[in-house]
Amino acid sequence: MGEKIFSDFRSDTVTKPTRKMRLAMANAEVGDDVFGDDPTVKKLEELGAEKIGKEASLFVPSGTMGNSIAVKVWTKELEEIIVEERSHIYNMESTHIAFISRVIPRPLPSRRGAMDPELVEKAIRKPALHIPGTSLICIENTHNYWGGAVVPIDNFRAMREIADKHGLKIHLDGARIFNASISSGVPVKEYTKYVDSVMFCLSKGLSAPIGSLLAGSKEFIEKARRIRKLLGGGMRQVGVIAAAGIISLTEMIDRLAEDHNRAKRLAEGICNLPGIELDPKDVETNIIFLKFNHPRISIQEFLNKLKEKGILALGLAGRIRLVTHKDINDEDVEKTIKAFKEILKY
Ligand code: TLP
Repeated sequence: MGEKIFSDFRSDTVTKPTRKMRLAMANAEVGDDVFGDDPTVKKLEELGAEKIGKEASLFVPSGTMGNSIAVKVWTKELEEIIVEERSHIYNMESTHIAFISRVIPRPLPSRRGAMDPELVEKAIRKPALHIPGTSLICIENTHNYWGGAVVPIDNFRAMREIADKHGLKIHLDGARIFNASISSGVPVKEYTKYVDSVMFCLSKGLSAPIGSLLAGSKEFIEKARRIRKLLGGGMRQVGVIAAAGIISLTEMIDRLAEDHNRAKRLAEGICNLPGIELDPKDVETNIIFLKFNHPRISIQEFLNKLKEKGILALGLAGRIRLVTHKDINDEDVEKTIKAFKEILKY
């Protein structure tokens, strides 16, 4: 499986499948999933629905496709959807909101990912000659560009009340919902009971090589299956991949706490260095999103120097992101703290 050259903090998407996953993949029972014949996919979808607290789930190739399908199912063209202004669905998914669903996003500010219920309610519009009607609210938890922040459960409750009052649906981009649950101690089903659909990724901290699940009612998943086919996401003997996802859900959730502890340790080790703006209290899960503002070193120069020392981090939106995951151990963390000190303290 190759020698590790870099401590790779760019994303938790870089996690390699475990040995057990590879064996399960090699031995997976498969069939044509477009005909509904793949027993491993069925098992994953049932397990996923059970774990996330919804009637049914659908295996999709990516989180982006899961979110795209959800928006498409819940909206009609010319409508408007409420999104958080730094959300992934709004900023990083190649405009599928406009391109596939033909609706417009209404981005709202938030406190670390939690939109103000009053602002949300004020933003809701009834359709009229000049005006699109609002049909959907999207929440992201944990919130990637708020540095893996956990959106509080009270905020979910508040959003549900508003959605019910105005007849709207709620979709949760729960790419890292298990990180949120492990960090807050709030059961995943507690978050998802307030939303109509949820997408969660197996391919991030849960270490599967590919894939996400989209979950909701049976009726929602029937519609979602059709849109998945339309988008070219109907896969055939895909049990070879789903087999890894089953291990993600049965064995890889509890260990996320280790990633959170390492992110915290790393944040504490680097937060006081010149050029780094970061409060370790804000590191609630596995993502560090720090402001870098050094008088002599640009972000790119800093990233290059880290790379020379065998460390990969990501420059994103004028900040630096470091993500911990299964393939980052204590040694990687200590090595990185040392490298930050060496580069910044001269
Ligand atoms: N995020 C990726 C990149 O796109 C930045 C990452 O490395 O963090 N929702 C959230 C909150 C995400 O963070 C991501 C991926 C997605 C959706 C999309 O998932 P994929 O990459 O499977 O399409």
